[in-house]
This record gives sequence, structure tokens and C-alpha cells, in this order.
Amino acid sequence: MKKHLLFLGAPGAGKGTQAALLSEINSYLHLSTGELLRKEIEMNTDLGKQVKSIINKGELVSDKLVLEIVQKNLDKDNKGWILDGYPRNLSQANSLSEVLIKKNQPLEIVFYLDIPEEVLIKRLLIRGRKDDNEDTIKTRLKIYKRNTEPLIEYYKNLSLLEYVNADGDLKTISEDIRQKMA
Ligand code: B4P
Repeated sequence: MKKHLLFLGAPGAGKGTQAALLSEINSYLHLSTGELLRKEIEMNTDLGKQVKSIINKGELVSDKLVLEIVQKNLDKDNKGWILDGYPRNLSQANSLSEVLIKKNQPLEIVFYLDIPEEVLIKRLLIRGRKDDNEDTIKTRLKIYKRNTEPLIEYYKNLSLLEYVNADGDLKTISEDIRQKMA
């Protein structure tokens, strides 16, 4: 059973949803950079104040800030971990690789949640989080295509990538993921 996993996919592809399900089943650490940043905003911390407008515009928070959060959380005791929403560009992927080499915990599998754009736009508009309005979704998708999509090829070249059809019901997708990580 794989213990060190990563979820990659467009905004709304279901990374957070599937990572939460899987982490509950396996008691793995679920590390969602989006969720961690939103908590900082909720608690009105200095970091939260710095990132609030960036997130609400749908832009990416600085690589340095996100790396600090990831490192801090990966140091917690765990039986395994699932990264959700990190890395989001090549520079973050390279930093992650350095961190994991030092920890001697190499990534074992990268799930790419594949989904048509029209499905995810619908999902996000229904959810209606603060950054789920049409303008922000457009920005998030543009940034995803430019910065994050190249990671599919990056992890494919490292023979870590597993395709998951994310346009289906939660349970079917979750079962597919669990089979692939066995
Ligand atoms: P995230 O929190 O990562 O948000 P996301 O990509 O939109 O969510 P996800 O794909 O996890 O979708 P979800 O499961 O929730 O990022 C938010 C922001 O934080 C970014 O825009 C950026 O500003 C910042 N940020 C985060 N990480 C960063 C980084 N590394 N570097 C810089 N900035 C960073 O699913 C969406 C909806 O679909 C939900 O309502 C869910 O219930 C529904 N859904 C899921 N699966 C479904 C299914 N199978 N069928 C029907 N509905 C489904």
C-alpha cells in the first residue's frame, strides 16, 4: 500500500474531496495547501492577511509561503501523507522533491484527476465558495493551464502518474484510486 501520495488536477476536479476520503480511510495526513491557507484567513493571522486577496482573486500564493506551510505540516507524526493542491508549478515541484529527498520519503504515486472543463465549472459554481465565482474561476483555470498542467508531463516522465477519470460519482472514483494505490 502506497503511503506518500499526491493529487493533481484542475480546480474543482475533486482533489480535496478524494484526498479527504482516502486520508480518513487510511489515517494518513491530509495536507491541502488551499485548506491550510483558508484557515489562516479565518483566524486572521498575519499570513492570512497577506494571502486573503490573492486567494479571492484566484491567483497563486508565493512559492516561499506555501513551501513553509508544507514543510511544517510534513514534519507532523504520520502513517502516510496525501498532498492536495501542492505543487502547483514546476518550481514548487522541485522544492518538494528536495524536501522529500531530505526526509527520505519519496513520492510513490501521483493521481491526476482528469475532468472536462464544463463539469468543473458547474461544480464550483454550485459549491459557491468565496473564490468560486465566474471571474475567479476563469483566472484559476488560466493559471492552472499555464503553471500546473506541465506537472502532468513532469510526473509522467518520473513514471509516477496515474490517470483517474474524475467525471463520475464519488464512490466509483474513490474505489478506482484505492485499487491503483494497493
Ligand atoms: P484549493 O483549495 O486547492 O481548491 P481547488 O483546486 O478549487 O479544489 P479541489 O480540486 O480540491 O476541488 P474539491 O474537491 O473541493 O485552492 C484554492 C486556492 O488556494 C487557489 O486558487 C490558490 O489561490 C491557493 N493555493 C492553494 N494551493 C496553492 C499552492 N500550492 N500554491 C499557491 N497557491 C495555492 O471539489 C470541488 C467541488 O466539487 C466540491 O463542491 C465537491 O463537493 C464537488 N465534487 C467533488 N467531486 C465530485 C464528484 N465526483 N461529483 C460531483 N461533485 C463533486
